[in-house]
Amino acid sequence: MIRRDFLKTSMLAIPATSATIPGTVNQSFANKPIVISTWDFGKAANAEAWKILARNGRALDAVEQGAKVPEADESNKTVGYGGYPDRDGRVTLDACIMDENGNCGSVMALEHIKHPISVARMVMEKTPHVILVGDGALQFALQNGFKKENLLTPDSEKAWKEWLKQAKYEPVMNIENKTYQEPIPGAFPGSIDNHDTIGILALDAMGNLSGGCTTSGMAFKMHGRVGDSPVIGAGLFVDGEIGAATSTGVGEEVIRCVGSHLVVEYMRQGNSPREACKKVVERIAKRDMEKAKKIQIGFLAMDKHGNYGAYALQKGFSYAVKTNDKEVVIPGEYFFE
Ligand code: SD4
Repeated sequence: MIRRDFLKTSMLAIPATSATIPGTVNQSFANKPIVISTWDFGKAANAEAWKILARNGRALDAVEQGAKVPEADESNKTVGYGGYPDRDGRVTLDACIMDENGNCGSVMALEHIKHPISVARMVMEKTPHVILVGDGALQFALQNGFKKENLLTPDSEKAWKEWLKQAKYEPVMNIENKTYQEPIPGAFPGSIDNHDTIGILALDAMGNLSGGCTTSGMAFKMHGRVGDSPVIGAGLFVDGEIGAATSTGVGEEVIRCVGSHLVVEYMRQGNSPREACKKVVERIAKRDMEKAKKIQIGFLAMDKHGNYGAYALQKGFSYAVKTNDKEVVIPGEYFFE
């Protein structure tokens, strides 16, 4: 069954210190500054970003600092340090960053560096290029003072070895009220929810927008596989005149429609952030309904005024919002019942 304009009533499990909004905020005007991030764990990223936004700092700095929180969090198996490796046991990271003027930087399949978002920013600011990949990205990072580290934690190595017993690549869908640390019933051994990228969008006190996106990609992917997250226009897009969008979920399907760029273009046509996200999700579903039923994809968007919204294929997507007067995690609306 297809849900349209579904208003969700259940609450997400979040710490008692935060307020939770029952239902979904479709269109809300927020005073600047504001920062929003994908998933429940976006809350911690927002808190870090807020330290910069609250003192009238730049959105660009805010998204970088915010994204570094899950990157450094060993318990997060889908971003940065502690992220699940590829099928060869190598942790390869993807990240990108973009500001309101179209400046952007990206790293793909970067190994051994804990903070790919910061390398992406350096690509943007210190090179004539937009993207560096693999060994070249690593070389650039090391030349610029980043430390070479082992990112494969014992936990993730154990999960990978467990996965090797069946070695079946199978993206697992998010399930409602599950955190990224909980196992999914019925999933292959060693698997947990394996697609929880962080996308973070901020509007600063000066009215400037920026976004960042960082991930370890799909767990146990082929070596060299790159998803949507570091692809400008797919996993992230920012246009200071209009707004910004980011995505999470099975990257291949987001790349096929250049999803985040498409969300921003729908906003340009006058759609709200929520409507724009919904239109892209519907396009993905329409292209291949059977495939879409089996995967998760979520979009999160904010316009240049600080209105925000989100939409996903499936139940289970959430996003975190921080403004001057609120800090909430909001369940995303979704397409499939
Ligand atoms: C990817 N989109 O590599 C990323 C994975 C992810 O939430 O989002 N997940 O395809």
